[in-house]
Order: sequence, then C-alpha cells, then structure tokens
Amino acid sequence: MKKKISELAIFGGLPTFSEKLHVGRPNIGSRQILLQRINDVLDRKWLTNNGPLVQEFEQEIASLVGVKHCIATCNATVGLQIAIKACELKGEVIIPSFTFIATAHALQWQGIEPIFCDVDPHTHNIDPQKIEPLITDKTTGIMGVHLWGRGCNVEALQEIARRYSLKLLFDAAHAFGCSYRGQMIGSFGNAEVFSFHATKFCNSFEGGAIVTNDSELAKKIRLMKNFGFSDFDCVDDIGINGKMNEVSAAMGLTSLESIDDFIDINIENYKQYQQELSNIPGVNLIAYDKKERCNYQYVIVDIDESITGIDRDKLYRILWAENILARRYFYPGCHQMEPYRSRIADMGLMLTNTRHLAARILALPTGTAIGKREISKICQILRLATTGGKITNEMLYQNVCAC
Ligand code: T4K
Repeated sequence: MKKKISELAIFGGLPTFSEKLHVGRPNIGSRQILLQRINDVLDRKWLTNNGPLVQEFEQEIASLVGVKHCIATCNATVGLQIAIKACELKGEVIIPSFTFIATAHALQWQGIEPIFCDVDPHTHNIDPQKIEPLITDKTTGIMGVHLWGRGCNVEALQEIARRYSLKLLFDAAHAFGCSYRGQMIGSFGNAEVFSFHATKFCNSFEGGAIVTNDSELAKKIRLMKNFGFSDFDCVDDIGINGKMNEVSAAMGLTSLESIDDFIDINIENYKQYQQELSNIPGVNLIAYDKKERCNYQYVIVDIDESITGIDRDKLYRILWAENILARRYFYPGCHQMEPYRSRIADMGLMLTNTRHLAARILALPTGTAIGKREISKICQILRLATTGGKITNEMLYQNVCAC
C-alpha cells in the first residue's frame, strides 16, 4: 500500500504551503511604506507609462550600480528581448546552456539562434576559451550570464567581442548588488539586464531593468519599451510594451530600502549552511569571493555522488518528501529543452561541463522566509541521507519511491 508523505516525514506532519521550505520565497520590505506608496499611486491616478515611482526606481538603480542609464521593464525576459533588439543582434548569438531558459528564449523569440557554449566547471559561467570555435559568419553577439551573482570573466569576453566585432550583452538576472573585480555589475558590455522577479532577493513583484552607459542605446531602448513612440502620434521604430507599472515600482523602491538587511540575512544563512554542511562529505557549498560585493541570494550545493553514495536526484526527492522544495537549477540545461533539443541531437556531447553540473547542482532555500531552525533541519536531512545515521539512504529512497 502506498504511504502518504506525512507518514514518511522524519520531522512531522504535512505542512501548509507556507510552512513548506521553498527556494524563492519573496523578501518583503516594510509593508507600511509599501502600502503608503500604493495609496499614493491610487491617489495620483497615474498607474503606469513612465510614472514618478518608475522614474525614481530607475534613478536609484542607476546610482547604486554606478551606470548612466537605467530603463525599468515589466520583467527581465522582455528586458533581454529589448536589449537584444536594440543592439541589432541577428543570426547567431553565443550563450551558455547552463542558465534559465529565458536567456535562450529571449533570442529565439525574435528568430535569433542561441548557440550553446560550455561553462567553466568552477565558476559555472560561460567559458571564454570555448567561444571562438563557435563563431561563424552569422555570429553577431555574445551574451554572458553572471550565474548565481558570480561575475563572468568580463575581460576575456570583451576581448573576444572586440576581436570579432561582436556585441556583448550580459544577463545579470542574478547579479543585482554584486560586483566583479570591484566594479558593480551593470556597467559591462553594451548593456546588462537585471531581474526583480518575486523570487529575486530584491523584487518588484515582476520587473527588470536594462542598464547601460551608452546614451544612444539607452534612447533607443526607451523608445522600444514604449511601442516605439517618440511623441504623441509619432512612432520612430518597432517597439513593444515593456513598461514597468507603478505598483511594481512601489515594491521595487520598498525592496531597495531593505537590500542591506536582505543581504545580511542571506550572508547569515550562508554562513550557517557553510558551518553545518562542512562535516557532510560530498555536499559542497559553492563559494562566493569575499573580496566582491555579493547578494548571496542562491545557496548552491554540488553533490559528489562518488562521496555521498547517493545521487543529486535521489537527494532532491528525499528533500521534497520532507517538504523542503529544493530546486535543480538549471537542469537539464537549455540545450535539452525544446525547441533546441530537437534541433541539434548531439549538442550535449560538446557541453561536458554543463551536463556534469546539471546532474549535480541543488539550490537550497534561503532569504528572510527561513530561520536557523529550518536550515539546521535541511542540513540534518542531508546528513542523514548522505552519511546514513539512524536512517539509511536506501530506506529513505524506498519510502520516497513508494509515495
Ligand atoms: N535570466 C536568468 C538567468 C534567470 O534566472 C531569470 C529568471 C531570467 C533571466 C528571467 O527573469 P524574469 O523574466 O523572470 O524577470 C523562477 C523565477 O520565475 C524566475 O524569475 C527565475 N529566473 C528562476 C531562476 O526562478 P521558476 O520556474 O523556478 O519559478 P517557480 O514558479 O517554480 O517559483 C520558484 C519558487 O519560488 C517556488 O518554490 C515558490 C516560490 N515563490 C514563487 C513566487 C513567484 C513564492 O514563494 N512566491 C512567489 O510569489 O522560475
């Protein structure tokens, strides 16, 4: 007879949605200030279309990042699409496969083929040494992704882009508040794009921002995100509706006021994971460079099955059975998803490090929604599942399979 998860749980009965420990629970800043801002929006009756809160949000971000222009968008995916279009990319663009699907889709959506490049196994970012063999006469750009907020090898990418006259963009969805070699991420390449999605440490419900030091490009992007309108009744170029609304900006501004607290909490969580995982062989927490500014919004572990004796997927299922909703970001890699998978059957053979990482990485819950007790519980389950304890791997896995 099949058992209910509640009978299997080591740590008690079935929790409600909010009692489950999710990756990606939103951080909420001051409710009072947020509601006041939303009240003001309602009083002003200016709800969207470059309202005062959106303008304030853009200025705050530009000054925090140290960049000339910030254009807020309704989300980072549309932000990427606009940046790609404004940079006049076409043909083929080289990106990593080990990323969220939006990186690839933002290109494919406008008929540009993403060419998947392998990543560096240590940084998890696009490996500059693997880029040159992928360049063809159709290549127009490179789009790096600062995965987990750890900066790409910007200099190497810049050098390749310069040599081949390619545009260079960065998907900085994970990297708001992070620096690379002491410089805030946001000012590299032709443009960079942040995400302020609910699951990001600083959120605007849904939202994104394109940042650039190129004034001409910024002007073009501003037009494009508003249908191409340069004036009433005057459209200068093709455009889309990529605007952020005032309620999102209210949330974004309120989140910005608390980012130092959010980062401090993330750092505390990270340190606790570091300490409690240190004696679990084969469960390796990825490191962040202490010399850089970092948002610590992702707690990422690499599972070395040769040491743990249990693979990442079994561990993942055990955690879910215990209501710890860890995530296998970014399994199985974009090249293994449609429409890309059907197009190039043996793509995976070239992406050795991507395949390797996609089979080993787990994201664990962090942020303000989790406390010391919960982190200890997660680590205890990982310890039990990997080192035996009273409950063996086999027992746990058999139980999970039975449900
Ligand atoms: N580039 C990169 C590298 C990205 O990682 C992303 C987004 C983008 C581009 C595109 O940015 P946006 O266009 O979204 O601005 C989530 C997010 O939806 C996505 O924004 C994020 N990356 C990605 C890494 O994570 P899913 O498919 O994992 O979402 P979902 O619905 O499974 O939610 C994750 C967890 O968060 C759940 O366990 C529940 C929790 N959650 C979520 C929401 C929305 C909450 O507790 N409350 C909430 O309101 O993609």
